[in-house]
Amino acid sequence: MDGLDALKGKYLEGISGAGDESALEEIRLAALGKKGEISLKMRELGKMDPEQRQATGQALNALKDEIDTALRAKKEALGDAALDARLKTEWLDVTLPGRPRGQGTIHPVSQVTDEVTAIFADMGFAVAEGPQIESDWYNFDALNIAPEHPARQEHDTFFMHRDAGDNRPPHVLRTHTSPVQIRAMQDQGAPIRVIAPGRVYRMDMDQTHAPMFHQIEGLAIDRDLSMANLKWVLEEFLSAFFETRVATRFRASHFPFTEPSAEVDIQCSWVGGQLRIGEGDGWMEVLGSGMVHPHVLRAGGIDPEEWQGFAFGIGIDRLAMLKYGIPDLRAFFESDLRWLRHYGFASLDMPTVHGGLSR
Ligand code: 2U9
Repeated sequence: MDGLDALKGKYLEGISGAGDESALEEIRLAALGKKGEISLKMRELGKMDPEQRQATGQALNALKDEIDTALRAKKEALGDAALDARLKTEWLDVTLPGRPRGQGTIHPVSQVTDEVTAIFADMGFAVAEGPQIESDWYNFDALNIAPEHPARQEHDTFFMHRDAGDNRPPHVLRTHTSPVQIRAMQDQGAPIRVIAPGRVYRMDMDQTHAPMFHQIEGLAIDRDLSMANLKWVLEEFLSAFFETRVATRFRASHFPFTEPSAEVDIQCSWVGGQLRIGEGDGWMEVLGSGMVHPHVLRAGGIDPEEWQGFAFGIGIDRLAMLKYGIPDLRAFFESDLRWLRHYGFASLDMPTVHGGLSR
């Protein structure tokens, strides 16, 4: 029995001093494993007389339970300490602000296209689209542009050259979005109200011209439309777009696809080198317009004896420069990130006539 007290002292001391779980396991094996010290003592019970066996057996079982309990308690304490140590190093400040994520902006051309589209949609105009590579017929003939017209010349138009020996007229990069409206007339007939926004191409390059730029053209055809309707629509549009009442001046002009034709100026002033739209006694040209030429109506499959209408064309890039004070057209297409961040618009601010066009 004295031997058991010594064993007990040895193992309980070992358990309390164990530094980790593997040290504990070693102690468990040494005491309670198959060949452990206490297990061996259990085996010796068989050789004892009954009285001694009972007393020693009880003492051994009590010792075994005591060591087992101490092992479990120490194992739990070691686990708690390990968790505490982990919690001290692995922590997370959930109150930190999120990391900023790079966000794109809406290009001024897209912004202005959306603004103009919203205004005309409000007046009942649908958006029409068409190909950027057009046949000679859709880009020129259908628009009453004669074969000898200067716009057709090599130096204004990008031609898609054909194979040697193919003598059909070459396709062109559309020089205006007007072919879209010819197609819309052919597809939908009259009455019709559409706008055609999109890219157009002309061989031109300086501070106010790029070889690719953007237009919005509009077309309205009905039985009794006149220049009066055209003037109202354009003044409503310009006032909504510039977010102030804008007076217009119509100057007689000439386009092959409209008769009569007018260039449209808006009222403006220059104060201290700054342009102010809708005030003062100056005028600035912003768009072209007129009543659709009978030849053009016929090309679209519409009878000019029964129907008439007006059309207009506006440069989107120019509108963006005027409204948002952007000085150089060439920067529009250079994809300079600093320029895009400076002049770009927030992607979730969709322009609407009732909710506001721009912020
Ligand atoms: C059809 C019939 C007529 C569209 C028109 C203009 C006048 C015009 C310029 C404005 C600035 C082009 O971007 S710009 O350089 N446009 O002056 N455009 S009338 O007339 C049409 C269009 C389609 C079927």
